[in-house]
Amino acid sequence: MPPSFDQDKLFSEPLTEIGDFRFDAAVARVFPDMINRSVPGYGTVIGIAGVIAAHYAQAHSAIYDLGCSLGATTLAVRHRVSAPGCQLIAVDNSEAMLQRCRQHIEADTSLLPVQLVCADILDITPRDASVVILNFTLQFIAPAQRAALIRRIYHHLRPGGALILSEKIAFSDAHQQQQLDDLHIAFKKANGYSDMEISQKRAALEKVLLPETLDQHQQRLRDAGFTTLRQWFQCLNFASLLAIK
Ligand code: GEK
Repeated sequence: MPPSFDQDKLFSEPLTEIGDFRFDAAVARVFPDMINRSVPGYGTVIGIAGVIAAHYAQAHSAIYDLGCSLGATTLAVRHRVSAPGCQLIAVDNSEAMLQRCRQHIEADTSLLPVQLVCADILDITPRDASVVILNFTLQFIAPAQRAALIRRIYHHLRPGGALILSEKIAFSDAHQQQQLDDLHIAFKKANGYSDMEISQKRAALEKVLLPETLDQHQQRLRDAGFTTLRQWFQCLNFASLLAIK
């Protein structure tokens, strides 16, 4: 049986001090509820990431899910990939998240081998990869370190291999930024979060989750060497790209 999870009430009481957001045991316990109520289109992105990964997976290659959290993307990929001899490597630097991820993987019966690695994705070498997935993870990496990570992924991807990148995005136009921020807040309210929960979580994430514009992401991918870029999804201020080597 996969582990059960609680409803996200982490920011529902007034906090005297709001520390930086951390992926600790309390977050791990509510994570499926939290991400589904906070990221518009999350379920669709996970499902389609599995389809895209299966399309680009090459025989006897590695597939990396970087920032795997509880393994939602890992499992979507595991259920789709049919290329022979593939191995999935799911990486996260939160032991609390990975512990629950392990329980989800163990409760799953499909046969594709999955290796769970507790590490900083900045220290990972995605050797012999045909697919690398960064689903809502790059946004937590310090901006100055993002280019080197994308370059390393490009370097280790096999020719024809794919990078799947999903992110919260920013907008260079102030009016558009305000409009999409307001709509994101409306989405969270529609999912039952109070104004206080939304503003306290926003304060906790302020220095931790740093979105960039689609142009910045696309330029960085091109600079790393990717020539084929496709935007395959956007829902409000969240978007997904596919980059092919
Ligand atoms: C999903 N992809 O469900 N190294 C390793 N892991 C990291 C690092 C790092 N430097 N920084 C953050 N993380 C998942 C959702 S959540 C997105 C990804 C969100 C991990 C962090 O511990 C967390 O599990 C994950 O990246 C980000 O499809 O919460 O908005």
